[in-house]
Amino acid sequence: MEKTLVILKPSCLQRGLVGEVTKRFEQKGLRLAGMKMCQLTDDVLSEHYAHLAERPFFQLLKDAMMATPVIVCCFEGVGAVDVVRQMAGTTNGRKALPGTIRGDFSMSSQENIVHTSDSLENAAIELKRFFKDEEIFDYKSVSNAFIYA
Ligand code: YYY
Ligand code: MG
Repeated sequence: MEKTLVILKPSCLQRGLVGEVTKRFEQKGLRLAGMKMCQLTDDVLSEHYAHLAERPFFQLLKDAMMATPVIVCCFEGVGAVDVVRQMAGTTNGRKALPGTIRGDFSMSSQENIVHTSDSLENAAIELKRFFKDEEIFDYKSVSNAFIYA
């Protein structure tokens, strides 16, 4: 089993898509292991988006992520990092395939509804960034026998 981070961005909250997006991950068979609303800060976003620090949109991106609170989620499943990333679709919502979250709900690179971790290694780092250990719950999913062969 892998655990991965999803952030429901301000665009997700403002567009009223929290239930819709969460529903997709639940219906896929991923187990919700953690979820909380929080207000992100410039400091934590500078760390989270450090790979984009030299890009011209860096401050705009951070401002957009601070526009409202966000909801941080931990989803767990076999191959969860790649499964969740595929369900999100490519960064630019105009290019993301229909059927993906961004493909169905976004027309923008910046206002693209969700953040998803891009590797197992980064998922572990990002989950530590946004959750305390006791905020991730390892309860048993009783439906696993009907999700995985
Ligand atoms: O992982 P993903 O979110 O698909 O893309 P990243 O390249 O990690 O960029 C993070 C974040 O930065 C993206 O979700 C929106 C913003 N961004 C942007 O506003 N404009 C771009 N051209 C590229 C990324
Ligand atoms: Mg990324």
